[in-house]
Amino acid sequence: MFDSEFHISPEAKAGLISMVCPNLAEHETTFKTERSLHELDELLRTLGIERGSKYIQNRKNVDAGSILGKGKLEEIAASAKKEGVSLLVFDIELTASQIRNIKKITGLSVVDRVHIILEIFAHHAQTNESKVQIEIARLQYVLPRLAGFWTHLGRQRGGIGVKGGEGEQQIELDRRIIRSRIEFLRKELKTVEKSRVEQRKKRQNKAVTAALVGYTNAGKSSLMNRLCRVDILEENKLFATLDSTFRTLNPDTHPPMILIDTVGFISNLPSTLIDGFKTTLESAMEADLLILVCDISDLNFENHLKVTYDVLRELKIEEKEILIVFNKLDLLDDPLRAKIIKRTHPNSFLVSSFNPHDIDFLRKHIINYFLEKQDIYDLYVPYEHGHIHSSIISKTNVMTTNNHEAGIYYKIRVPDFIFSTLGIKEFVLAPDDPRLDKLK
Ligand SMILES: Nc1nc2c(ncn2[C@@H]2O[C@H](COP(=O)(O)OP(=O)(O)OP(=O)(O)O)[C@@H](O)[C@H]2O)c(=O)[nH]1
Ligand SMILES: [Mg+2]
Repeated sequence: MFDSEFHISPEAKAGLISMVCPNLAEHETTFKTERSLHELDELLRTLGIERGSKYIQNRKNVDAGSILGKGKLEEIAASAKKEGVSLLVFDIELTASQIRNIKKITGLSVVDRVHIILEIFAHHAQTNESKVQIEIARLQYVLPRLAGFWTHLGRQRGGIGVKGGEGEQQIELDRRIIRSRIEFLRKELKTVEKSRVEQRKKRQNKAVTAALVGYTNAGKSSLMNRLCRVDILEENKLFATLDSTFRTLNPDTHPPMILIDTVGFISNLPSTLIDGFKTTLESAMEADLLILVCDISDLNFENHLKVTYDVLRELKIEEKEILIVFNKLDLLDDPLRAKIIKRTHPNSFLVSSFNPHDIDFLRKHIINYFLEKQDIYDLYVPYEHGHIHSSIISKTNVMTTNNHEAGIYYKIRVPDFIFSTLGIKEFVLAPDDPRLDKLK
């Protein structure tokens, strides 16, 4: 119903609007405002939308009715129209009445940052699940803003003659339709979730997992591709990945080690989207290790780190073990910065996804991280127990073997949950067993 209203025409040329205002945390300084506006520009680039000028106003307070004052908006509209701008994109979340007022003052289409992010998500969704999640998020976004969208509808349909009461009725009707659509979609999502839970159960106790998390465009998919030697979409676009992808890091270890690629984060990620993507991020919530990827070449990398930690906190997973990987080292032209980062984050890795040595080193580190968590056992298994030998070889990580007259000595690594299923307890050598010499 709202598709034609909500979707932004790719032919639109956008003017970007923001403000510096001490009352808005994200816009309290020129630096913060410009940083965020630059990101909005990147979001629009991802959507393939042509950008016109950027307008920033310094204000002590936000105008409750129209964010910026009427005069300033008229001035912006006049200059925007001159350069062929048809869409004003605000880097500040707008309410229904603000959208309506600004549209009225400027005579241009008006959207905000959240709307743009939702639009990108809608474009990039591939699986049924993410499509449903995004539709829910979009409807939740639209619901309180119907009045803002409605003026647009009204105008398009020659709405100058539409009476106020008629408009209210239309909005109420739309509201009801949207609410029941959300309810329907939520039910649909539950069915998909069920199969996801079943899949997760199947994986449980059969694999160990590490999830790649971090700001959008940090290089998570690029790292995943190279660490697992596979091919996942990596693009210089924000939110290229929306669905979690699972890949085996190393098929030769037991249990298999799996990497999970996840949706990227961004400053001011709309809460409807965090909610919507909780199921997608659940795989990260249950991972044994988080690999936090951060683009070191981005001047705002510290803010990206902060946003990532904020989202992890929101997901209640900030307590998990975290390995920080600073990526895109090849783009860092200041070696001093690398040194400083290494000092401030001593246990982190500085890598370039494009450098095979870095990838090899990181891959070994992750594999060792998991192996070192496993318990070590020394065993002696007589030859007649053929199936035990094959279990040991196929389900544990054999570190040393020593063939003897009547059997084999093994030093193995295996996690608890697998050890208990193998029936090999009786073959474990006690710590004071003199035969341990055979494994030295
Ligand atoms: N120069 C350089 N570019 C990199 C490196 N790693 C990734 N990139 C590029 O950065 C862009 C984003 O990479 P992705 O792997 O798609 O990033 P992502 O973190 O998965 O992004 P989302 O899926 O949007 O969250 C792509 O154009 C990559 O080619 C690197 O180490 N060096
Ligand atoms: Mg990705």
